Amino acid sequence: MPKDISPIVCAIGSPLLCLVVKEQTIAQRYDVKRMRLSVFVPLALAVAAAVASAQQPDLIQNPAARHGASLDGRWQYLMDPYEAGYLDFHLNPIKDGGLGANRVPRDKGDKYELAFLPATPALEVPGDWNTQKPVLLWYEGSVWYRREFDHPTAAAGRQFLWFGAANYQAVVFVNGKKVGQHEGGFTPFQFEVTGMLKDHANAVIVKVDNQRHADAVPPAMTDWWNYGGLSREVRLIDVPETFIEDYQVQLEKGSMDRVAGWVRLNGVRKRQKVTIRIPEAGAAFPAETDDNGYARFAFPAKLSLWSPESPKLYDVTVEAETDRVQDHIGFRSITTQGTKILLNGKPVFLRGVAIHAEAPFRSGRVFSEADARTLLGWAKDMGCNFVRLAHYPHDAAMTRLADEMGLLVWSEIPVYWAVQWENPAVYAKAERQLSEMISRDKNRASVVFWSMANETPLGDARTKFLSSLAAKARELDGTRLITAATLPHAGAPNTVVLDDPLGRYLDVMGCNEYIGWYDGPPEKADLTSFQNTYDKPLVMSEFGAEAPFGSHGDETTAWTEEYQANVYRHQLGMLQRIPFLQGMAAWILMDFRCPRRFLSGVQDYYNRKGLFSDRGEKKQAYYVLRDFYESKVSH
Ligand code: GCB
Repeated sequence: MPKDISPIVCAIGSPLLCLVVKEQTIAQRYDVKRMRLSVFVPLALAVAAAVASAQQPDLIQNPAARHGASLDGRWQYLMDPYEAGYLDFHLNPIKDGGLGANRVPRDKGDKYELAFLPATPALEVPGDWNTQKPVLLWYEGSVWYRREFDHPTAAAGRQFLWFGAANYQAVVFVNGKKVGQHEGGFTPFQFEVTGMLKDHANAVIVKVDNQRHADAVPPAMTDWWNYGGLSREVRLIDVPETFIEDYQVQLEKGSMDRVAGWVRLNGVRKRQKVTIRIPEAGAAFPAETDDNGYARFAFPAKLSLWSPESPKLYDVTVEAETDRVQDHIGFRSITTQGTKILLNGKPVFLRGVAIHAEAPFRSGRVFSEADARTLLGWAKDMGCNFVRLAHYPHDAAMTRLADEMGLLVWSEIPVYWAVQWENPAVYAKAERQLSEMISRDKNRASVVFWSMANETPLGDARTKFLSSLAAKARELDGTRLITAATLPHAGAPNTVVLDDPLGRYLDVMGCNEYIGWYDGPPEKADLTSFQNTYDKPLVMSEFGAEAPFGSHGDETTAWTEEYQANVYRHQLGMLQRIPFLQGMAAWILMDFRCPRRFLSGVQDYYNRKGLFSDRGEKKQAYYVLRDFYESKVSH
């Protein structure tokens, strides 16, 4: 790192990070803590690792392909801003679980208050609560959900209650008993409920709490709406006594004709014969699970490789003696060579756009295939072969559809801005979310990047935290590339240097820069060049400017479509001159709700950097980027 004073090129409007920070200032700031850190961090991470390994996700792979019942639909709900359904008046947990106990008044004299009476109103699940009732738009706190379902006890085998996601903390009760809790708003979780169900009128009660906390992942300050609730689908899954819990079926790292992976059984009959079949490719590979129910496999197969131009998916079945699951899987290889990214052995340039899980037209969190189809369709029409799913794992419909439609995906966890790097419990939360993200999407050909973090401030504790996450990601899935969206910093005049120490641990450098918006006028881009300390590819993971649709002026007037389009023109000129640039993700496909974007009549609590408005209107910058991507394809 150059030792001269080097201002950080600032990318965001956060008071925490948007100060023009001198490198020395950062070093000083962290030096103060270094003594304390050097003793604390190794210990902290060791503790965190121990906690995390005990919490390896044992999620059921491919829940959509399992027997069971959807629990989507109308759930009764009660807002509980004081947590009075959970804590007594001295803040002690209510012994029987409070509202979770599912009590009903016994007789007309019963004065018990913690109950869902028939008149209790309902919310749709899946769905954030904010956009369903005006009173909930800005609400941050607990909401209790309840629904009933029947389940024939005749069903043999085991039952799991599975949630696609609940933002942010969920406590789950079944028939009055607490079955577990989960923290993290964007990844799936499940609880076994075998033996707890009745034929009729089973009650599931879930307390979902979306309060923001400094020690959460993401932390309290983000740049998106804190949509709360049972935001993704809920299912009851029926599986046999011993079932195929999880599997990975992908090409062996670096190979284009060898399938490799593993299967894990859960249940008493751990030792079984299993077969992995890809009928269309004439492949059927037998394996045997060990005493832990685990089998690895690797076999040759002649396959048409998956790519954005030809998103070929194969039916794949994993068969054990007691269970069978079918999936739809694409096979492709993704590697790097020096500063190149190779898809199926050939250099690929990523023509991308970032996407928030903000629903087009109706606002709210994306949860359906229809939402996903609209957003990904817009990206595809713009000439993209790549999407950055910011800033947290999106609904499974997005990655499934990206597989089908042929879009490469960057998937990330909400380790965003100022996380508590020194707190082992926070590390454990981040690692847990990373594991759940990888667990869910490890068979999606579209997913080529696991991203560890976004715009985090430099410092030893942060680099240790993030490099530990990178190591964990490699351990869980060695087949994909590891990246992170880092902050650039200015070196010599007009030079941006990519020298984040985290770069050592990444396969591909991500970088967010806002030249022309937070950082100087659009023309600054014409003079700026980039230096890379690492012999690694760069993906410009963000750039952009803000303009509400329909706001017009000349190209020097901020907050107009003309200004935004002008930023894009200068940016694209600059980006083309970066020799090690292998892709970009413009910020962002569509305007999204955001409580920290106040400007009245302009932002109105929306971040307006979208190429589309939230109503699907195309801004001028859309056409600039589309033309650029078209020209990239034709050359
Ligand atoms: C960033 C952040 C992103 C913000 C964006 C902006 O650098 O990564 O989450 O929304 O800038 O619009 O400022």
